[in-house]
Formats: sequence, structure tokens, C-alpha cells
Amino acid sequence: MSSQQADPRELDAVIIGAGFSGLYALYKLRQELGMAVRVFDSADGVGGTWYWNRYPGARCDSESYYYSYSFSEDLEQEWEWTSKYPEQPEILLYLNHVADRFDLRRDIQLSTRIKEAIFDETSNRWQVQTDDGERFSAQFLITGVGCLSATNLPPFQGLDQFEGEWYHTGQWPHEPVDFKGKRVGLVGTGSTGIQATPVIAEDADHLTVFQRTPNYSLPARNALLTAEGQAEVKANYREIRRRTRESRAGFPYAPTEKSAMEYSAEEQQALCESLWQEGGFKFLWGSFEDLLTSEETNNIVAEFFRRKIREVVDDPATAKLLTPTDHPYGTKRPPIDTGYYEAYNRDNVSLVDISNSPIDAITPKGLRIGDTEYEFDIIVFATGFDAMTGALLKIDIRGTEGQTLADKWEGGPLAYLGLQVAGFPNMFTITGPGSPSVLTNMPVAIEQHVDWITACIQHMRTNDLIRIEAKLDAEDAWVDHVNEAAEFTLFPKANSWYVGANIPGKKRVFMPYVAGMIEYKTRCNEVATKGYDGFELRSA
Ligand code: NA7
Repeated sequence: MSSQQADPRELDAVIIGAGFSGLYALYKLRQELGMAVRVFDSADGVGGTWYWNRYPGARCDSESYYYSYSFSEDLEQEWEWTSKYPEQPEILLYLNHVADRFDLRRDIQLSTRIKEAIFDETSNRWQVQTDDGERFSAQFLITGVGCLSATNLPPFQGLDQFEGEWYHTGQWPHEPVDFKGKRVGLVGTGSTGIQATPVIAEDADHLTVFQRTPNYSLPARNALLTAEGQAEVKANYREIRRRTRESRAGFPYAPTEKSAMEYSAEEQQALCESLWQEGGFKFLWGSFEDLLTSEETNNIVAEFFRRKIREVVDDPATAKLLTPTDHPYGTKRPPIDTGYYEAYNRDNVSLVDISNSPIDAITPKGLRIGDTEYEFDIIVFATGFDAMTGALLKIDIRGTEGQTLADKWEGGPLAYLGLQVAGFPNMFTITGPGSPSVLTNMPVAIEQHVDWITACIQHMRTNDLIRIEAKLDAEDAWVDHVNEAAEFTLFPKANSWYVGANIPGKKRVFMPYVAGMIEYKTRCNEVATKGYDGFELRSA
């Protein structure tokens, strides 16, 4: 009998994705609730984002000691991070260690893509099929597919004719790419392009960067961790975790209590300078409390960045092209770099502004813009992701009455608390659209979601409930609230992937919840305390 015809294997939960989310969800549901769980991932290793993003210079923009799990004190104490901002291989090692340490691998099925998941209203179970035709049946479907995992390769005409090598940064090969002596073209100046530029420039004969929108990048000021520094963090972990959980964005620091307008011009500049010197995300989440709500305050910070770019980049014409003026600081995801602006002072790096003249075609020898052809041996596309919804919509997910998730989300994602979609019972979306997700330090958001989902399932089991579904009116109210929260900020002013602007034809909707982790967590807890208010629960 072929696997297609065999009865589906019965599980309590199917989890899609073996990154930070899926690993923790497996741990919690299996360890704490004793559930029969299976995690699926299309990759041939665990790690999610950190499995795929192996491009040169790939490193975490959050500091290692808080971009990590907090659920196990033993794990915290035994794991040794080597640098402030860990490189991709180190985070991948960490996640592999977690998989081994907690004996997770026996319930993880790799190299397997989930093709479809259909909710059966008779049994109240999800019928799930893999791309190999293997079938599983589970009460719960839990997605941990990542917010930035469906790569965006714009449909450049002629790419298949290119005679050189080309790569998308989000699907980087496992073997090192040799840039030595090569003419390299790099498309995209988001976080990824900005991390990759200085590293590729070290080796390439010449690197040409194609920039559609300039960004405000902050120096990371990475450093190796000392034994004393590590010991201090380890001694203070509980307090650090408390601070991250009680912060707005999952970082262990807070912004000023007053508006920038209540400081003198000298004080404003002094704070900006000290944050610039310190480096990293603190500029975004630990500077002025009204940075993302007041144009006046934002402009003070934006001007500070513009001055820094002029100071670092030698050639004034290049500095001007690199200077963002089209969006407020922080309304596109701010990159953190190591020597990005400095790279443009090298003789072998040049910048091409494509804001008004897009790439017309990829040619056999390179790429063409108008009448100009640029010749390359290697083209690197750092063109980002179909964020927040792309990976979910790649799966054929069908809820009640045969409704597909793609149809439900035609006008933009709809979800209650970013955790459940009305019409899709017993499905939970870890860091789904409508939750703080990408506006936070991800592991903090992931742990909060998985903890909430685990408690919810525990509640259902204790009370003999077999089905939970978000109510439409609760979902509508939440979507309105997410939009209102965004409207109160400067975020909607930017053409960012937060609103789907990077994907032609994608409905413009502000997808993450911007009011902050603490506000969000309070609301989630209230919903649970009130007997899962806004959800319809059914007993057997
Ligand atoms: P991003 O931040 O989406 O950056 C993608 C870059 O590629 C950005 O500069 C885009 O310009 C550019 N882009 C996208 N499509 C095109 C086309 N068609 N032509 C030219 N340039 C294009 O992705 P990243 O991978 O850098 O970062 C994603 C997240 O991963 C990051 O924020 C972290 O959270 C980790 P645009 O700005 O849209 O004009």
C-alpha cells in the first residue's frame, strides 16, 4: 500500500517549522502536557531563519544574552556565547544544542514540507499532508513558520539567461561562495544587504550595490564577550529576563520617560551620541519615548543619522545617495551594521541609485538599467521576504466550510490576538500577523505565545473541550485595534515590509501589533482569565 492510501498517523498536534518557535512549542507541549507532537520542516536541519540565512556577514542584531530562550535556567548557565552579536553559525549551533539537550529530534521530521492542512469539521481535527503524500491527523495545528522566511525574489526578466552565479541571501548555499577576484552586484540595502556589503567587499574585485531606498543604519559595535561579562550576565539572568518581559519590545532597557521636546538641544544630541557610541537596537527602543509617534522628535534623530552618514562617507555624492529622507527613522526595520558606510570609502565599492530607474532586466553578462549594462560574475539578491503572511500562504490551509486562508486574507491578514483566525479552529499562529512579533526581540514574543497556547490547550484538556475558535466579532475588534495602534504612530508613513509594500500587489495593511509586548501580554492574559473571551469553546 502506498503512503497516500495509508490511514493518517494520529497526533495531538502538528507543528510547522523547526526554528525558535517550533522547538519551544514541541518542548512545552510534549514535556508539560505529554502530547503526541510532530514538528515538520522543509530544511534538512533545525534552526528556521538561522538555518537558511547563511549569507556573508549574517549575524543577529540583538545581543546574544537576551536573543535566547529563557525557559531553562540550566540552558542559560551552560551555554557560552562568544560575541555580543552572534553570527549565524553560532545561533544555529545553539538551536542544535537545544534540540539535543531536550531530546527534541525524535519528534522532528526534516526535509518535509507541509503541503496542505484541512480542518475536518466532523472530527474537529486537522488533516495534514506532506509533499511526499504522507498524511497526519491532529487536533491542533500550530504554525511556527517564521515572519521572514518566504523569500522575495522579484521576477526580474532574463534571470534564467544569466551566465554567472546568482544567490538570494535567504537561501544561501551551504558551501562558501568565493568572491575573490569577482565582479559582484548586490541588489538591496535592507538589514541583509547592509550586513553583507562590507564582508563581500573584503574579497570581491569590485562590488556594486544597487539601492532602491536608503536606510538609517546603526553601528553594532560588536565585541567578543569576556569571561567576566558572561559571568555577570549569568548571575543576573532572572533580572534581565524580567526586564525584557516587562519592556515594550522585549529588550532589557526602556526609553526616556519624557518627550525629546522636554530636553535641551544639547541633551538631545548627547543622548543620540551616547546611543550611537553604544551601538545596536538601543537607539530604537531605548531613546526618546516619542521617537515613533512624534515627527518632530523623529526628525531630530533622523538628522543626527544623516550627519553621521556625511561624517563617515568620504565622497559627498555617495553620502547624499546613502542619506534617507523618504521615511521617518525606525518606520522601516532599522539595520545594524559593522562597517557599512565605511565600505563606500573603499576603491572597490560603488553605489548605484535605482530609486527612479529600476533594474530593467538581468542579461547574460549582468544587469541592465536603461541603456547601461553592468557586468558581473556574481549577483546577490538581498531583496528580502514576503513578510508575516508569505510562509503561511504557501501552505494550502483550509478551515470550516472549505474556506482557504488565502481567501480569508485576500484583503490583508485577519486574526484575533495574532494567535487564531476565525474560521480556522484549533489552529494557532506563533508570532502571527496582529501580534507584536517583528517589532520585538523575537524569542521573547515566541515564548509568550507558546506559553499562552500551552496554557490554553491545558485549559481545554482539563475541561474536556475539543475545539477552540476565534469569534468573528472578536477578530474584527482586534484587527481594528491593531490598525488604530499603528495609526497612532509614524509607522504607516513608510513603504516597509511591515505594510507589505515590498511585494507588488500585496494589500497595504500594517501587520504587526505596535502597542508593545506588555500591553499585548496583559490583553492576552485577560482573555485567558475571562475564560478565553472572544473564543468559542466546544466540548466533546
Ligand atoms: P528587506 O529589509 O526587505 O530589504 C530588501 C531590500 O531589497 C530593500 O533595500 C528593498 O528596497 C530591496 N528590493 C526589494 N525588491 C527590489 C527590487 N525589485 N529592485 C530593487 N531593490 C529591491 O530584507 P532584508 O533581507 O534586508 O531584511 C529582512 C529582515 O530580516 C530584517 O529586517 C531583519 O528583521 C531580518 P526597498 O527598501 O523596498 O525600496
